[in-house]
Order: sequence, then C-alpha cells, then structure tokens
Amino acid sequence: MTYDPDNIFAKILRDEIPSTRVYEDDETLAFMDIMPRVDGHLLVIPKTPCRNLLDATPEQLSAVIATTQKLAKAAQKAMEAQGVTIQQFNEAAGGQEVFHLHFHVLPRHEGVKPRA
Ligand code: DGP
Repeated sequence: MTYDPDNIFAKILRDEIPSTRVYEDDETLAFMDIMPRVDGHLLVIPKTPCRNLLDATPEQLSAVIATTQKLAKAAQKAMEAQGVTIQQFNEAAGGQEVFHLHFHVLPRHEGVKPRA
C-alpha cells in the first residue's frame, strides 16, 4: 500500500490544518483527537511518512511507542484516570480511517465507557 502525502495527519504535520498539539520531539508529534471518545483522547504519530503499523520501520515504531508510553503516563496523571487504553488500526478493513500511522491514547476512569 502507498502513502498519501495529502492525508489529514500529513497536513497537520505541515501545519496546513489546525490541531491542538500537546507534545513534539524530533521524531513524533501528539495532538488531541478531533472526535474524542473519552476526555483527554489524544493521538501520537511519527513525523516521517508511514501508512500504518504494517508499513512502519523499527525506528518509527520505537519512537512512536516511546512517545505513546510517555503520554499515556502524562495523560493518566493529568486526567486523574485509573487506567489508559491504547488503540491502533490498520487498513480500512482493520478500522483505519486516516492513513498515517497513529496510536490512540485514551485515559480511562472506572465505569466510564468510551463513546462510539
Ligand atoms: P482511525 O484511523 O480509525 O484510528 O481514526 C482516526 C482518528 O483521527 C479518529 O479518532 C478521528 C481523528 N481525526 C480525524 N480527522 C482529524 C482531524 O482533522 N484532526 C484531529 N485532531 N483528529 C482527527
């Protein structure tokens, strides 16, 4: 599968469309999900082109997972959550809607189900 350089997250990376950025380093960017399924729902992406997990290099995966862990801890603390759910989808059949690798970080509170 090919990488479309005009996908929404590529445009966010280039600042062509607005986003609420919460973290950035040389390899990764994190921003708030525009359709949050829980309060504090954020997304972590690599800065380099990558369609999804199936397309990722070990270096991209390593950087994105490290940032995901960092932000899972920070989001849990900031939201006073008891846990964190990490989600990741690959290809349309796997539930992927935006074709730039991303990990969802969802702070979770006891008894609160994510919105559909
Ligand atoms: P998925 O590819 O199924 O993992 O879902 C993509 C997620 O991206 C979904 O939770 C909504 C979010 N999203 C879609 N468009 C935008 C956008 O323009 N800005 C932001 N911040 N999030 C978006």
